[in-house]
Amino acid sequence: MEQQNKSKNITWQSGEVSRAQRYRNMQQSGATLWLTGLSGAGKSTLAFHLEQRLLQMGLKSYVLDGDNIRHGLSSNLGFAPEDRTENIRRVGEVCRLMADAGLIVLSSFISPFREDRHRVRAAHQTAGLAFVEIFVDTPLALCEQRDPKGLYGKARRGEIRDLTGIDSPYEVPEAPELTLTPEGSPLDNCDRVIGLLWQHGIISA
Ligand code: ADX
Repeated sequence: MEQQNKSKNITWQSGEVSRAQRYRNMQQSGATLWLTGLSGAGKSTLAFHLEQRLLQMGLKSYVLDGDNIRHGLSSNLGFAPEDRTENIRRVGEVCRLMADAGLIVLSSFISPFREDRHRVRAAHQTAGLAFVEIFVDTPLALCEQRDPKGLYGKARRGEIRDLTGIDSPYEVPEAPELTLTPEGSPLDNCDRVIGLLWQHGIISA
């Protein structure tokens, strides 16, 4: 889907409240934590664990989850490459808005294409917003063994097409801020992400 800006004669309207004021009011800084990896890698589980952990720490966060977003915002999109690109564009924009509002956004999408992920990162950087990419690096064989939604089985039987890792590509991140492997327990992985947030100054004492 070609990205053309169809809106014309539009002018950016600046509000009266600065980001710094919003963040002070929220008593935290906004940021986007971008989880990427295959279906069944454990992204959603990790995102929901993290949301719980951050809540316990008195921080405000929100999970944007691939399956859930496809029930609404992206319900008109499928899994062809151009639809995934548009999905990630939309989600990236939502992340940017939520981070600007002062939330710690936990974004959980396969996001298989490097260029799409890069575009979201660049948009955050341009806007001066914190962005960290976390590669949930679970091998395809393990995802397929878990097959929590039965999708790999369906793809192997030829009942569905364009499943990432089977007949649709996944481009491994080149320089994620953190890579998590299945050797780490969910608790360990949660701790490592929280450590990363401290390290990047996204959370502080
Ligand atoms: S993305 O590629 O556009 O980032 P997204 O994370 O939104 O994908 O959605 C992935 C979820 O949709 C998977 O976790 C899976 O449950 C479901 N799904 C259904 N069909 C497919 C498919 N062909 N490829 C990948 N995921 C699929």
